[in-house]
Formats: sequence, C-alpha cells, structure tokens
Amino acid sequence: TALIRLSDYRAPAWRVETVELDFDLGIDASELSARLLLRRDPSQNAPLRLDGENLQLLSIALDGRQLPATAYRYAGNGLEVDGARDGSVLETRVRLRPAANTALEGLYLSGSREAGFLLTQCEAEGFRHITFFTDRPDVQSRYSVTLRADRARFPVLLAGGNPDGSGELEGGRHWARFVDPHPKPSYLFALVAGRLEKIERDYVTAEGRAVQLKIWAEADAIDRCHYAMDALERSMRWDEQAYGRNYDLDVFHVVATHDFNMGAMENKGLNIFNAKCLLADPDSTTDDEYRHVEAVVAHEYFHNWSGNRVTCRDWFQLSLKEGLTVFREQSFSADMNSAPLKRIEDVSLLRRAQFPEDAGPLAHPVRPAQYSEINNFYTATVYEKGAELVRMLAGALGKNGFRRGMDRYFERNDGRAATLENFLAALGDANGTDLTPYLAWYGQAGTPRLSARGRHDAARHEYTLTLAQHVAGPESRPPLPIPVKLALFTHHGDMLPLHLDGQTSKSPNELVVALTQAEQDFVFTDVVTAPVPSLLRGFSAPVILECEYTPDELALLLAHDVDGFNRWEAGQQLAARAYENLRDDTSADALHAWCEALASLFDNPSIDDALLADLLTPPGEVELAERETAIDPQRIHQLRQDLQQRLAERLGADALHRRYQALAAHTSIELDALSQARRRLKRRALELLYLLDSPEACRLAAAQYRSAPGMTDRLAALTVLVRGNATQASAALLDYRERYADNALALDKWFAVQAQLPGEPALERVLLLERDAAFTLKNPNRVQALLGAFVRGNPSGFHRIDGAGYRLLAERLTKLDTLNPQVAARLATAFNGWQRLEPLRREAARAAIVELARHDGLSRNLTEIIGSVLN
Ligand code: B3K
Ligand code: ZN
Repeated sequence: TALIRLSDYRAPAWRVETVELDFDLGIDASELSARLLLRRDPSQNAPLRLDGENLQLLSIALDGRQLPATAYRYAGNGLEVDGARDGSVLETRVRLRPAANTALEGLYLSGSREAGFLLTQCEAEGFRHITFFTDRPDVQSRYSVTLRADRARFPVLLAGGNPDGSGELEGGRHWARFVDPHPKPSYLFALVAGRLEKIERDYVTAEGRAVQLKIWAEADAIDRCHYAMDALERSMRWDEQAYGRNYDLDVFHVVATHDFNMGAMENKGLNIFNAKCLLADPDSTTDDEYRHVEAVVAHEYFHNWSGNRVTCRDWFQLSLKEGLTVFREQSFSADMNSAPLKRIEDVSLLRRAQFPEDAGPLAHPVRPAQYSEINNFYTATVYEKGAELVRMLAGALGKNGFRRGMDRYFERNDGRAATLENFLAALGDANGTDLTPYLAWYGQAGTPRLSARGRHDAARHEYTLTLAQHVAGPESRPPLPIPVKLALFTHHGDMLPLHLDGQTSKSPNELVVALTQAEQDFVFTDVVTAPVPSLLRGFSAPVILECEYTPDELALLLAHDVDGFNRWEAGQQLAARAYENLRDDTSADALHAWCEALASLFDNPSIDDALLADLLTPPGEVELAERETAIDPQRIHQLRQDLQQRLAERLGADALHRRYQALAAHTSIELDALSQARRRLKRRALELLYLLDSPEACRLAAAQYRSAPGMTDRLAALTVLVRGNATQASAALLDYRERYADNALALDKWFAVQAQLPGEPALERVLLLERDAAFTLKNPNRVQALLGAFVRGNPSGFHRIDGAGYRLLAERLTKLDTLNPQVAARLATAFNGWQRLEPLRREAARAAIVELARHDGLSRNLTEIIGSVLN
C-alpha cells in the first residue's frame, strides 16, 4: 500500500471557502446535497480533485450546470472534475447507508434500528465518507448545515456551530440549521440526530459570553451526565484562568454514544463521547473512571483552542494538538486532584503503553515521517510522549515564560493550520530563546537512556555527576536536550544546598541541569560526604535512567525523598531489583531493603493512603518484561506474585487485617481525595492479605462485594474473588451479571475482570464469554472489554506456551477487520514485542501473525500494523 510522506507535503491546490450541507436523514439511507465554493491557488495548475470514499453519487453540477459523465471521473476514491475555476460552485448529491456502516467512521447508526440515533465521526479522514471534499486539515471552510428528518423518529437534530433556525416540514418532518462562524477543517464537522434527552447549564465566560452547555444521552443514561457537566464547567474555568482561553460559540453540545472507536471527539461545538468517558454514577463507576471522565471532558474541551482554533497543517503534526492537549489535560487533573499521584499515574501509563511501543517494530517518532493509514498513528507515542515533550518545554521556560509562549502561539496561529516548528518558534520568540534543539525529540523514535555516575572527592568536598545519553539507532543522531531535575541527599535523608560549579549566587536544594551533549560533568562544591542523588525528579524527561544505586540508597530515597514522584520511583526501582533477586536467586539484599522500607512506611501515619497504596504496588508485568530478553510472561507473573507475597509476609496478616478493617469502617461514597485514598489502600490491603490467607481474604471480599456502597469497592472485591478463583466467585459473578444486565458500561467490567483471570484458564473463559448473549464484535467497548483485556491486560493468560492465545487473536482479527478496521488494527498491536519472547512462544506468535498476514482482503489499517509488527 502507498506510503504518505511528510517530505511530500504540498499546500492545497484547491480550497473550499464555504460549504452548505443539506441532509435528508434516514436510518437505512440518508441523502446529502453539498454546495462548495471553490478557490484555486493561482500558483498551481492542478485539476480539481476531491476526496470521496465509496460514495453513491446521485448528481453533480458545476456552476449551475449538470455535468455529463465525460466531465468527471469517480472510481470509488477520488473525484476529478473538468472545467472548475477559481470561484466555481460544485454541487453534488450522494446517498449514504448509515445502518450498514459497521466501521463507525463517517455517518453511522448507534444502537438499534428502532431506538438508536445517527451520528458522525470524521477525524482523521471520515468526512470523505460523507461527501466529496478537500478532506485535509489545512483546508478550513465556513459551514452551514441543514438537517431534515422525520420528527417522531429524530426529534433532536444537532450539528456544530450556532443554531440558525428550525421548523416544520410536510409529512411529519422537521428541519434545523446550524451556522459555524469559525472556519474549520472537515475533520471537525459533526451531526447527531435521534431520540436523546439532555441536561443543561448556563455558563458565562470570563469575557462575558453567555453559553448554553447541553449534554445529551439516551433516556436511560441521562441521569449519569451530571458529573460530566460539573467537569465541563471546571474545565472551562480552568482554561480561562490557566491559559486565558474562552469559549467562542453560543452553545456547546456534548453527546454520549455506546458505539465509538475511541474515547471522544472534539468536533467544533459538538463533542461526541464514548459513553465510558462521559457517564458516571457511584453505582457503576469506579474512582479511577471518575477521574478519567473528568480528564477526557477537559481534554476535548481544551481542544477548542489547541486543535480547533489552531489546527494541524497535516496529520504528521498530530502531536501539535494531541501532545499539547494531553499536557493541558494532565495539568488540569493535577490541579483538580493530587499532583504527585497524577504524575505517578501518567508515568506508569507512559511506561506501560509508550515505552514498549518505542522499543519494538511499531516505534515511530512523535512526528512520524510516513504512514499508510493515519488512524494507526493515534498512539501512545503521539499522545503521551508528545505530552512529555511539551512538559519539558514548559519546564524549560518556567510558568510565566510558558504562558507567554502559549499566548504568542495562539495569537500568531489563530485560525490557521500550524506545524510543530510554528509551535517551537512561538514559545521561543516570546521568551527570546531558541528551542529548535527540541525538534530532535520530535523526529526520532526510541526511548533515550540516561546514565548517571557520581564521584565524591572527600579531600576537595566535591561531587561530580557525569550524565550521558544514548539512543539505540543510527550513530549520527545529534544529542537531545535533556532537563534533569535533581537534589542531593545526605545519608540521614536531608537535602543538601546545591552549589553548582560557577553558580555561586543562590544555593537551592533542587535544580534543573540541562544535558545538551552526549556526555557532561556537573560539579557540586561544598559536599562534605558522599551524597545520594535524587535524579530526574518529577520525571523531568521521558528517558530510562541508569544509575547504579545500592539497595540502601534506594531505600533511603523511598523513605525520605520529598518529591512524591521520586519517592515512588525509588520504590519502583528497588522493587524491580527485589524482583531480580527472586528471579536470579541471588542475595536478597534488595528484597530485604524494599520490604523493610515499606514496612516502616506502612506504620507511618503521616503518609497519604493513596500514595501508600501505590508504594505497596510493584511495577506491572509489562514493565518488568521491558527489562528482560527471552520473555516468559507466565514466569514474570509468578515471580511478581512471589514478590508481593514476600512483602505481605513482612507486613503480616494481622497488620493487613487491621488496616483493612480500619479502612472498611469508612463507608462513604464521596469522591473527595481522602475517601478515594481510603478505598485505594483498602483494596491493596485486601489483595496483599489474599496472598497470606486466601480463605479469610475471600470471606472479606465476598462480604465487601455484598455491602459495597459503590462500584469501586464492588469491583475491587469481585476482582479479588475472580482472580483468586474463590468458591464465592461464581455467585458474585452471577449476581453482577443480573444486577447490571442493562448497563453496558458495568457489564464491560464483568467481561474484563474474567478476561484477566491469571494463567492458562483465561483462554477457556474468554471462549465461554464470547458465547454470552451480550458479547458482540460490533461494539468496540465490548471487544475491548473481552478481547482487549485478554490480549493486552493479561500477559500470563494471553501468552500461553501452546500459542492458543496468539491463534485466537489472529482468528478474531480476521472477522473484526471486515466489520471495523480501526478497532482491529488497534487490537493487533498486542502482537507488538513478540520478537523478544522466549523461543517457543516467539515461534508460535510468529506463525500466527504470518498466517494472519496471508489472509486476502485485509484492511489498509490492519495490513500496516501486521506489516510493521512482522518487521
Ligand atoms: N482527536 C480524537 C481522536 C480521533 C481518532 C481518530 N482515529 C480524540 C482526541 O484525541 O481528543
Ligand atoms: Zn485529543
């Protein structure tokens, strides 16, 4: 398949200045007339060519005249039209088949034919599935959209922009018109039509604009939208205060659907959400999910400026809006909740999802140089690593400097389609500094390694820190700018004032040094005894730190570091070393140090319960696998269990039991930090207790399941029972299945918990669950809940030595691909990393992927992923 290259970018030869769309909506067939006012770039001499994917063309006219078949060519993807000039008007009419659209791209049906509603998804290239257009983000047009439909079947008609009239039509039909005053790229177009309920709130922006906020959902879900409404209002206020950005239309619509390929979509004035990222109530939503809803609502709202007002020139610049918006969303969540916990959560995600991507055949730069299918590039690298790059820039400029830079960026690029160069230039210019060295971060794949060595000169009271960087790959790569935030600790756990050679004026106890060369020395003076360095505090750069700490030094940081993130990080490093003690059967010095340090923190009343829960959790199986070659995921699972058991033994059954009971005495379902923290630690105490006294832990879990006031406690209890294969598990599962029979999001968790049964039994459970009446390959959330949880969330279940997991995935992908290529391609990335498996599994995985690749008629999406993975 053809590769699209960044280096081939050309400005559009044709633009669309205004577009008028007129829809006749129906479930099986919808028809649409489009009227485009065309503008030609006088410096280019290209014929008019518009994107259009499998459209049924009913009529076509240029400048008021119907075109004869000889005057245009359309063979299913591009439409070429003869005779167009600057200022021409092209009118087309097409027929679409929403109910038959299982790919959920373009115009499609959510839910059943009888009760469901129509909606659109256009990013990245869905608009060409709706009408003929210059479907690229650097073409921005003014939209006016008229929707017509049967009033009883489609009482609610919505499109982006401001409402511009509505009324009755003959035969029980009605119409509504929307005009968007802001020119926008086609990927931000959206419409929604059907039976929906709403909740509303009036909002006045800091600039004084009155805005109606409306959240829409199907009748059974509308009561679960209140939390999202609060989150939306918080997001709008935050963007006004933190960035000076105000909303810019009279209405802001948000719609929930159960049928969506990803989390949510920032369509101008009409955000559309996967229900799992919008609906929330205590009975069916966990604490983690609540925070996720808040974050996604904020993310999509923030796109109104970082994405919509300033969009991307081309899809290679995707991180310009996504990395930036993830960073904005992370900052917001840190402000709304606990900043260190948020940082721990974000870095964990980066390590679990992005580091493996960056270490294998799917690795690509934050700004990729080429792609075959752009939808395959909405990745952890573009999003999460992209956010880390913005974080480094923000750190380098400081709070005020970054705000100044962002103001400049928005001011210069408002209404435009920008590049990452434009972004760096605005930030740099506003601060009189050159940020172009950071471009190197955007252009190269792979996680850099940062090695740190310290040398103490007792005679001169000097401490020399040598930092060096290395990225696997071509040797000619220029060094990256790597900001390293650091502190030095005495062996009593106190921070030293820092005298960096040559900087005598101030002596803070934390500072950022910038590594800009392949290797550099940093000399600290007045250091009397050898210190313990705390490096990369707050995870100041997305690198893998290699520093030869002794277990005691890590334990010291775990006990004393005041940077919450680095305290956790020291614990993670120590836990990984303890894991290696068990794996290699070497002296248990790290294991001992880890258990002792945590035992004393466990009894330390000043430590936050949520942080303690995180400290008591070793790195996950995927992270541990990243440190190995010849990976055996089942052995990793077992060793990690052993590791936790050793910790549980050190803490003791009595202490865990007591802590559990004390926490269980609080039964509030409130979402405040303290209540959430208690639930988190309670869950962790129960999980650890299970490793010591499983009958007792299962008894407690069964009781917790029955009396749980909310989903956080209920799901935690169910998980302990199911993973522990408890005798009480089947009754709890049955109860849950009935209780939530009509709640799709809660039911997804029922599938996911079971798909994560450890080890060999998981596969059979998955096969059984596939036969459940509620399972369908047509719903992305359900596929994710069962197959996604199995292949991505359950390494010890998926990576069976007989290869049955790999064959199951390959087989399901062939089916899924015919229905929904985007979802199939995403699921297929679970094969990433097969080359590093131990030989037997490696061969079984290879055989399954090769077999899959031989299949005829695979989508471009899946073909590209399989092709890369096999590389
Ligand atoms: N921009 C959308 C993602 C679109 C994915 C297209 N395959 C959601 C977001 O990042 O906000
Ligand atoms: Zn986004």
